[in-house]
Amino acid sequence: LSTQDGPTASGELSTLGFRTEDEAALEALAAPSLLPARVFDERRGVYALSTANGSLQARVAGRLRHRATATAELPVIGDWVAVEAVDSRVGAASDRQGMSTIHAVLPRRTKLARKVAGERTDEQVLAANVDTALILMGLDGDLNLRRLDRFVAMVRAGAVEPVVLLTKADLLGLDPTDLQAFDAPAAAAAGAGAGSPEARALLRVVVDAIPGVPVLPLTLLSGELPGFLDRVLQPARTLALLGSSGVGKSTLLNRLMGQPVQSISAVRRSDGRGRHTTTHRQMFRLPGGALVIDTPGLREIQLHGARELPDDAFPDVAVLAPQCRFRDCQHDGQPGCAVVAAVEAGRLPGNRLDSYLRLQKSRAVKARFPRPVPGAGRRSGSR
Ligand SMILES: Nc1nc2c(ncn2[C@@H]2O[C@H](COP(=O)(O)OP(=O)(O)OP(=O)(O)O)[C@@H](O)[C@H]2O)c(=O)[nH]1
Ligand SMILES: [Mg+2]
Ligand SMILES: [Zn+2]
Repeated sequence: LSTQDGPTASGELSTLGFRTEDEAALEALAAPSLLPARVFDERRGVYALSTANGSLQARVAGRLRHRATATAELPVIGDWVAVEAVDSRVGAASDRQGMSTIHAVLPRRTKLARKVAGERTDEQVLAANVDTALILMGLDGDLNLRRLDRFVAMVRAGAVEPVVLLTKADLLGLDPTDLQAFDAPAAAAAGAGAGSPEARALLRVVVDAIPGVPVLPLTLLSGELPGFLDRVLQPARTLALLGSSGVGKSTLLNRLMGQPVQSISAVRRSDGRGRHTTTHRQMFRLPGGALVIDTPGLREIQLHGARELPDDAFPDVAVLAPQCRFRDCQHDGQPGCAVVAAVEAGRLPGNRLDSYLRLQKSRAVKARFPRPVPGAGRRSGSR
């Protein structure tokens, strides 16, 4: 490995997302032997890095590890780091079997981070230097406006631009022609487009819940991806895929890569939830030059059912309800029920209505048998 930063080398660095501020930060370290490298992967303390001259395997220097006062100071996927490179081609002749050493993490331009509750509240950085977060929610039953709002807040807090992708639009009976009409955030915001009135109303509710955020319904299994995606998937831009397990993050990544690089698996039929197929974060370089981070489903950001408002958790049911014959329709066999009609017409997944009814029943039980007043005879273990 040459430490010389020729024109090709720095050109290569910028395709990895290296910016002038990163260069300035590296120079400020005043350590000319250290090379800039980007973190693509990490497994049990071994980092896969990309440099101007190719890839390296590295560990964090003991000094950096011991000085870190929080795990947030250690490298994460997407970070730019300063590395003392060992040429892996030298092999056994070099010390520590070609393992390079990370000496510093350059300041993060942006980050995706969440608070982790522990003995003290700490921050877990999921990814660094991300330009756009694609927040995926499935229209098969994963859609929850409060959780969506939390995702958007988390993304914006790290100075990352949010874009919402509503996957599995095929399950709402939206076909590719319907979807084309939403292929611009402005059109979606205006509620334009074909599709059933219910589907339009649902999209409208989502758009209104997160003002200013582009919302794109799409089907990942067939047809074209929305052209809007090309705008955020520019060369050298970094994107991260966020969302619960089973929403289609890895399916989208495989489509963008043009080949299966990540495994995917079907959601459980019993409850429509994913199986946590992807288990660790990893960055990929698309043929078109954008950098995309696939992540495991974020179950921790999910809310507990009991705290959810039914309209937030079931916007798809809520938009249908005004069309029911009775204003107090329970969608549980009452005549003239628009929700049941939508299920029968294939415009609302049946398991969606089932989980709605389950939530309603558990609420009814709680309303009849309220919890004791906090503090009065509280037992340990109750939440
Ligand atoms: N009908 C339909 N199914 C989809 C769509 N997108 C993804 N799926 C299916 O959803 C299932 C889960 O997809 P994955 O890509 O593994 O989901 P993931 O978000 O990566 O899940 P984790 O890795 O567990 O976080 C697979 O069976 C996909 O085929 C879609 O647009 N429509
Ligand atoms: Mg996955
Ligand atoms: Zn009804």
